[in-house]
Formats: sequence, C-alpha cells, structure tokens
Amino acid sequence: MSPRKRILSGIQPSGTIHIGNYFGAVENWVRLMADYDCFFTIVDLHAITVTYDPKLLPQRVWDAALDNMAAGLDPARCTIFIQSHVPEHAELCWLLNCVTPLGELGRMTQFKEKSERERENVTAGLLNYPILQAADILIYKADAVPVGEDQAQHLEFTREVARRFNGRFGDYFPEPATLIGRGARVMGLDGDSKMSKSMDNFIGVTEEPDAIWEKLRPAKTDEARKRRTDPGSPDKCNIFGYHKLVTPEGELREIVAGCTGASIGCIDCKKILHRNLMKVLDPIRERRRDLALHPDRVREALDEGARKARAVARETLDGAKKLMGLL
Ligand code: AQP
Repeated sequence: MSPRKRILSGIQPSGTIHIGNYFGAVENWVRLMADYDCFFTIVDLHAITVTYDPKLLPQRVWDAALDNMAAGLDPARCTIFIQSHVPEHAELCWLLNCVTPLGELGRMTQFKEKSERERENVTAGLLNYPILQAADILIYKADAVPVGEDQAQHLEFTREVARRFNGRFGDYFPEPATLIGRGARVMGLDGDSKMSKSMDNFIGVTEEPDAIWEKLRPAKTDEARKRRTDPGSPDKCNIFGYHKLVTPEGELREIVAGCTGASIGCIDCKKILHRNLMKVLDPIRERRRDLALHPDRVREALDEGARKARAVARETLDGAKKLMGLL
C-alpha cells in the first residue's frame, strides 16, 4: 500500500476563527483528514510579524486551538501543533532566506496590504512572512496545501522557493499543489472586501446565535432592493453568497424565486440564512464549550502534535542542511 499523501495548512491565532476561515479552509481540512496524512499548525510565529500584544498572544493561541478542534480537527486523525513548538520551521526559514531573491517579497499582495496598515512598524519579519510559510510547508514535504484563494499567491511563491532550492542543491522538496476550499473567497459583512478579522467584517464561528443575528440583520444586501416590494438579483447580493454555503438546493431555488419576485424581503431571507448557518455552527459552539472544560485534553493533543511534527521536521531539515554543505 502506498503511503498517504501529506498536507499541511496553518491558521493565525488572531482571535476567533470566522466563517471565511471555516468555509475557505477548515471545513476542507476536516474532510481531507480521511484521505491524507494531515499536519495543521497554529502559526504564532506569523502572528508576531505585525503589531501585537504579548500579553494577549497566549490566550489567542489557546483560542485558536480550541476553535479548530471544535470545528472538527481531531487529534486522533491529524497532527495539530503550535508552530513555535517546532523550532525547525524557523531554522529552515533561515536556509530558504538564503535562496530567495529580495525583489519577489516586496511584490506579495499581503505584504503590500499589511505594510500599508502597519506603516509605523514594517518589520523584516513581515517581508519574510512568505519564506516562513514556505518553510512551514516544505519542512513536511507536503504534497498539497488546502487554503482559501487569498493564499494562492503565497503558494505559488512556495513552489518557486522549492524550485530554486532544488535547482541549486539537487531535487529535494516536492512542489506542493494548492487545494482551494468550497468558500474560496468568503466576503465580509460589508460586502466590499474579503471576510477578515482585521477588517472587523466577520461572523465568528463560535459566536452566540443572537450576536450573529445582530451582525446579519443590518448587513448589506442587493442595493436595488430599497423597498420590500423591489425585486432583487441574488447574484448581486452578499447574503446570497452565504446562502450558497449553507442552504440546501431546494430552499436556494425558493430564495431565488422569492427575491427576484419580491415575495420575500431581505430580513426574511436573512432569517432563513441565520437558521441554516446555526445548523452548522451550533455543534461547533457546543464542542468548544466541552473542550474548554477539559483543557488537559487540548494540552496533551498539542504536545503530542509537536512531538510528531518535530520528528518529521528534524529529518527534512537535516537533509536540507547536508545538501547546502553545512557540517
Ligand atoms: N474570507 C476568506 N474566505 C476564504 N478563505 C479565507 N481564509 C481567510 N479568510 C478567508 C483562509 O483561512 C485560512 C486561515 O487563514 P489565516 O489564519 O491566514 O487568516 P487570515 O487570512 O489571516 O484571516 P484574516 O481574518 O484575514 O486575518 P487578518 O485580518 O488578521 O489578516 C487560510 O487558508 C486562508 O486562505
């Protein structure tokens, strides 16, 4: 029997995970556990590339672990760990720094966006973020990386890093494929930009149902529907984009008919969305509550995850160092 293909993916510990993270990535991770040898990491070393509060970071890492396990990452079926607990990532990052031309880094979209926001604090770490991400992936010789569309450019960059290393030192790193999730780019509640924590336009996966309703109720819809009697176009409505992620086919067709024929209003449509979204999120919120009551289980899973990850990472790092001529 051939060994299972391997995947690696990561998530930032920057507050609760939102439905963009969930439908873009985490839901896919949960599905892929059945067929792949999976490594999932909470990327705390990435989180420190922008301004952050060191007093809050430990809680955020903990929250990320709880959220992701509650969302379905099962430590019995995958390796889940905290990035900084596997120091080999940072060491490989240094080696890869030395094969990566500077010019490419400044052209990364995420760097441009974040450096715009971080004007006072654009660190070398922020610039080198994609090299650390390449190290995260290549150190497990991952065959594929399941992510949302926003990470496609960084994945292309990772393949480029692998090609450069292989071209110079011999064939060593596989070029990982990109696996885009069902919600490739979930839009924020503002309807203007991608859902993201820093834009504060998100629905948290473990938020209470009432809090989610308070966010959905005023959320942007098709602007052509100024009055309830105005017909709308679901394809121009941000809310319909969310429906496509959680609403069954038959009910979707009813919504299209109701919106285009103005027989349902935007609030009715949002109530249906809320009900269907909560069917996905209720069990996650409940599992999270349960996990919070058993912190030892989570700690043990993370320790075991780091131990398993380190064994693989060490071997890859040693091979890379040897190829590079380091004694
Ligand atoms: N809106 C989204 N739609 C689809 N996929 C998304 N992802 C993130 N936002 C969306 C995917 O989620 C995974 C983990 O991403 P991350 O931890 O890097 O999250 P992020 O991009 O940092 O999330 P935010 O909310 O946008 O954080 P801030 O605002 O702090 O930068 C990745 O696979 C990502 O593609």
